[in-house]
Amino acid sequence: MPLVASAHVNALADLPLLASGKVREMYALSDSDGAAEPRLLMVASDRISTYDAVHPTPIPDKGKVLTALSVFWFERTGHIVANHLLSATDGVPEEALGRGLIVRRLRMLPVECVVRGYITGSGWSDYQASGAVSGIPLPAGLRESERLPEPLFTPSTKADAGHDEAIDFERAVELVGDRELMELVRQTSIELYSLAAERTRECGVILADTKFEFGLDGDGQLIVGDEVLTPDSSRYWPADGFEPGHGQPSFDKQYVRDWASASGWDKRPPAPSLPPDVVTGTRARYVEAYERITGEPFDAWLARTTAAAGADVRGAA
Ligand code: Q0Z
Repeated sequence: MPLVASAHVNALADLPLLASGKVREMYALSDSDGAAEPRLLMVASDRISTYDAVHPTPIPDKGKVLTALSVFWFERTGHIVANHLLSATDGVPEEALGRGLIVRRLRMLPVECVVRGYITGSGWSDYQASGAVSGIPLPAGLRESERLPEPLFTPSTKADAGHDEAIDFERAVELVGDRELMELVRQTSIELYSLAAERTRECGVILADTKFEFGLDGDGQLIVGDEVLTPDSSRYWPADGFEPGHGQPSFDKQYVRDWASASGWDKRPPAPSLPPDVVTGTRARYVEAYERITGEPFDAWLARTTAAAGADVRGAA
């Protein structure tokens, strides 16, 4: 039996699978149907990973929540940078509705664009070892999880397997091969982070850090792609109880992490299956994140994107 039951994704298997991540798939769409340019279908599954391992138990609607959050942020950041989103409905196969997006196919830049507003994770490790992150010297005496004086751009390389490698800005310029473009990417990344962090703060959610992926379109214009400002590409913390000096709980995955730690799992693959109360509690946290950040019920997303659910919602009203 496969590790992950993925009937929805398999139903899309007549499309060429271009790339498969731990929790997402990307398909090529035919460009023989009058489309102006090459397009992709990106599909977010309900799979969840902790400690870099994917659990065999899905979190119902997780893929839809992440897709909905990406769309929310794409719609609110177009004044900062153009994005790859074409549609969450037109052209999305029925079985991927709500979790799939049609996007412009780009020439992706070979760097991951991380912005950190707080000192945590690998940034905290690097700071403790050297007093700097991504070659940027920081004030002495910062505590774990502390807010930084200003958001930092800390790029990394894209590793096919294993962990991304932190690099400094000069190395990112070398890899991209265009200093001016890389300066635009840095400025854009920081503006995107700052806009999102200010909004989530008002919702009681701290956006500790996030990762963007950019590409160029056929005209060489900079476009933000991939997923943006989702819980899988970002660290979201509850503002309630925030306290520097130690690691913070994850807004979305903390039930899974706490349960996994208490279970005695050694955090090496394979990840254990999850008990029903952890699944239910975690789904509720994803939905809560969506509703707090967007200010609308998650059902509103389902109604806009999934015809049957929309009919259900209207029928129940
Ligand atoms: C995204 C990734 C995923 C596995 C490449 N608009 C684009 N054009 C070309 N390539 C990409 C994009 Cl977003 C692109 N990834 C990340 C996504 C599954 C890997 F759904 N890699």
